[in-house]
Amino acid sequence: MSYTSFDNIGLVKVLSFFQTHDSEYLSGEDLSDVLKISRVAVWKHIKKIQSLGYKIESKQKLGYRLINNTEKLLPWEITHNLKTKLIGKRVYYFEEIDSTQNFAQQIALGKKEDGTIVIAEKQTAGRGRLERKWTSPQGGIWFSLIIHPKFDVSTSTLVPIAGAVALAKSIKSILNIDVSVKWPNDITLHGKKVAGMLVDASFQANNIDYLVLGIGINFDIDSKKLEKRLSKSPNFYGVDSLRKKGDTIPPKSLLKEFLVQFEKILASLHKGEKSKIVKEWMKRAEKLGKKITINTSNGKISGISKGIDNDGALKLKTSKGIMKIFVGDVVVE
Ligand code: BT5
Repeated sequence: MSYTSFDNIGLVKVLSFFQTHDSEYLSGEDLSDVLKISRVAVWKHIKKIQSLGYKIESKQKLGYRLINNTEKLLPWEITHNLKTKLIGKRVYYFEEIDSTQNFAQQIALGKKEDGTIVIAEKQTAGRGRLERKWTSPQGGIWFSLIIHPKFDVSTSTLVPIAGAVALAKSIKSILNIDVSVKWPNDITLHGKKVAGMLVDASFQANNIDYLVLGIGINFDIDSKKLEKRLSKSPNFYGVDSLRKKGDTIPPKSLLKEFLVQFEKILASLHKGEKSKIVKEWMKRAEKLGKKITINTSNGKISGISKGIDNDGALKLKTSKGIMKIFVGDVVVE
């Protein structure tokens, strides 16, 4: 099943009524009168709402009452009170999809889709960088964000860097966790991967048609199980999950905060504030000043990590001087 932020009007009407009448009993008749929809329609919407993970209790003679909200990242849950101008204002949600990145790319050229996000509860063929796979079980936040930026192609390499900074800040403000960033596009916790990103782009000469930023966040997944499954996969260095047992912060809080933070940092990129963003990234960078080895298409290169330049390229101090690396992975040692 899939849902969007621009249809399901009847369902959202009934749901909002429940949400604004917190834990009050509402009869089917009252709902039908107030919302001007038939009682059958009210009943159908309530059944649907329950199937989406909301807990609605029904009591004879009293009616229905909402007891618990859902954890699903449903479009109307994301757009409700979202404090952005453009980013995340339009949402597509899939219970299951091959890859949100593929769907986002199919719709990216649509005029309305600047700032749109595509979310999935599960992906069956989630993509990593460089043809790798991204495992996406239930409990994660798997989404793609479409943007039509006005800056030129040379700035686009900083988009995943900006995304990582926005995500690290959001994790701190919502979950109070200090994560690190790892070149090129990862977010880590105690050296293990908690989120990864990739960008798909379409360019025309020096203009950007669209960028699709794909982000996978291990919000509440079984990290031990995933580690077992991925231990032989390329570029594996451990998996961690952000929300710990007993923590009740819903995933939508983190996603919404990210959308706000990303809109801010995108505005900063449009103003040309590259070094400000790079500085924010460096503050959280893993292995800065330490010896690392990078796997590149031309083989392995070792040196002291000097962070990144204003294009997002990794700077390595080697015996031959500072080398800049645009594409590669830090080798696990
Ligand atoms: C990435 O690739 O880290 C980019 C991940 C982007 C995923 C998002 S989810 C929404 C959107 N839709 C998509 O189809 N993709 C994007 P890379 O740096 O290449 O890392 C891939 C490697 O990370 C794999 O080879 C595994 O070793 C490891 N891995 C796979 N799934 C993982 C997970 N859930 N958590 C931690 N590590 C994982």
